[in-house]
Parts: sequence; structure tokens; C-alpha cells
Amino acid sequence: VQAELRFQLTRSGLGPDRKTTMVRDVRAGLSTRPRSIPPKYFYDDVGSRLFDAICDLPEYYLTRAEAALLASHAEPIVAQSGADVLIEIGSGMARKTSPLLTALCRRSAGLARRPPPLYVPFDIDADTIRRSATILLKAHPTLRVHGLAGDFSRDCKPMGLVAPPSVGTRLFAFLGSTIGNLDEDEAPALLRAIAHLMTPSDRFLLGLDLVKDVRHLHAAYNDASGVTAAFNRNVLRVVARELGGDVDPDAFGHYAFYDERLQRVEMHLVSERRQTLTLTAADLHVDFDAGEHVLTEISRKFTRESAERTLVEGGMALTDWLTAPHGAFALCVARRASDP
Ligand code: AVJ
Repeated sequence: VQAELRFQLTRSGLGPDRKTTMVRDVRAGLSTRPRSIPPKYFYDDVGSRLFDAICDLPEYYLTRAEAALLASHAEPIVAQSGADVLIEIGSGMARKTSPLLTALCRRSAGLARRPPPLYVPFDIDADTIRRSATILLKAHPTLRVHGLAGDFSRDCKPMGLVAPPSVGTRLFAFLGSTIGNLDEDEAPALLRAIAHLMTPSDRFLLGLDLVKDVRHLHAAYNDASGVTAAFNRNVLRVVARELGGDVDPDAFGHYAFYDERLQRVEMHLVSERRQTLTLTAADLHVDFDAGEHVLTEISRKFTRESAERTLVEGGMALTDWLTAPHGAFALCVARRASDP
């Protein structure tokens, strides 16, 4: 079957909506202190490519650690989950997904009377979904892909519409420690929304970065070649472009550190001088003092205890805990709690 016939895309809650949401988010974030901009706005086309480059940095161990875990555990994870469908939340370029898809396709090839393998990448950027699907369809000739362009942080229901329980057993995956962007309230809230879509036989696969020594964490977010700094500053370009702003991203410095008490990396932009940021479409003028901060991202680091707590608060129960050598990173498999 031709690749085009094996691909479809559904857009949900984007379009003109995006700008309205961005105006609301950016206004809320910049008019209160500490000032902040939500990390989901990093990922325009340029930002997605910069993040891709981060994944290749020698200092950024996360991607390699997770890829190694998936390379050795994808097969048993998929086999034990009995999945016919992989739904990936925040799929991006889906670089880490191939071992799961290989396992999914292999499994379904060996089983009579099961639905053909289906992959549902759920991402904020439709072009990124298309680009990754083109590659994956070539690599996996029996796979079908139904992309979903939308904002999972606002609405998880589209996943249940595109891949309802009737399509087969589902494995929901949330990889790359993206959950680290969500705080102690937001993370369980998202998990609860996913748990509500799950049947008792569906499974949830979560990739988590773990607490480790400060030096490794610091280096991962302060790389020598400055890619992370460029990624951080890019959020200002995105916001300025979409909200009619004039901003000089180079007038902001990159600042990232690990907070041991909160067990999280924080990434900030620091205004290097007194300046005013004007965003016409948001009718917003923000005055910055020299040295003033904007929080652009939290990246939480987990222990087994905090991971289990988050899952339980999210209406799920841990069934498997797999860690990389040196405990750098973890994969959790979970099921819905009996009463989520
Ligand atoms: C994609 C959210 C997992 O927090 O490590 C990388 C994003 N920020 N370098 C992370 C990021 C700075 C990344 N996540």
C-alpha cells in the first residue's frame, strides 16, 4: 500500500485558536512576577530543529539514555502491553519511537485477527508530524499513521476520538521527560486526563529524567556550543513573530541552574539592559529592568518515589520501572488505577 494511503491527519483545537491562547498565556505570564513564558512556545519549526540539535549534544545525556532503554526494552514492553496502537503524546520528530514501532509491527505480523498496527503521533506542530510520518512510513511498511495536531496541555480528548478503544489495545507513550515541564499540580492533572481515556488493558509508558549530581545536570542545560541558549532565546522570536512584537533576543542572556530543593532545572532569560518589550497583538508593553528574569522552563528530575507519587496522583499505578546504567533515566510502565 502506498504511504499516502496509510497517513491521515486530524487537527484539533488549533488554527485561529492558537493566537488567542498565546495572547492569554503570554499576557498572564509576563504581567505577573516572577515573569514567565510557557515552554510549549519553544517549538516552532526553528525551535523544533534546535531541540533536535540539543538531543545530539555530548552534554545532553537524556536522549541517548532513553534511546538505549527503548532499544533493549521496547520489545517486551510492547509484547506485555498487548498493544495494537501506539499513541505518542508530544511526539516531535519521533526520533525515539522507532524501536516501539518495530516491536508493534512485528507483534501484529505474528498475530491473526488483530487490527493492523497504528501509530498516533500527537504534537502541536502539524508540519513536524508530517515530516516524521514520511520517514516512519518508509521504515515500517505495514504501519498506518493517524497524526493528531493539537495541544495536549489543553485537551487530551482528541486522542480518544482518533483512537478509541475499538481500534485495539493502546499504549500511550509520553517520552523524553517532557512531563518534567509540568509542575506538581499540572503533571498529575495531565496523567488523570490520560487515565480517563484508558481502559483497564491499555498501558502508559513514561520517560523520566532522574535526580543526579548537579554537575551533569548543569552541563546538560549549559552546553559549551550554546545550542541550549539559542533554543531558549528562540521563544522570544516565536512570541514576537506571532504577536506583532519587536524584540532583540540577543538583549537577553541564557541562565539555567539546578534547584536541589525543588529537584528541577530552571531555565530563564535575563534582560541584559533596561528595555521595553512591545507585543501589539496582545496590546502589551513589558518594561524590563537590567538583570530582570523571565522563567521559560522548568525541567523536573524524578526519583522512583516522586515518580510513583505523580502516577498515583494521576490515577495510575506503576507496573514496571526500568532504569539506564548509572540511573540516569527511567522508563515507567503504568496502568490505569482501578478507580482513577
Ligand atoms: C523536551 C522538555 C524534555 O527539559 O530537558 C532541553 C527541553 N530544555 N534543553 C528538557 C530542553 C533545554 C527538554 N524537554
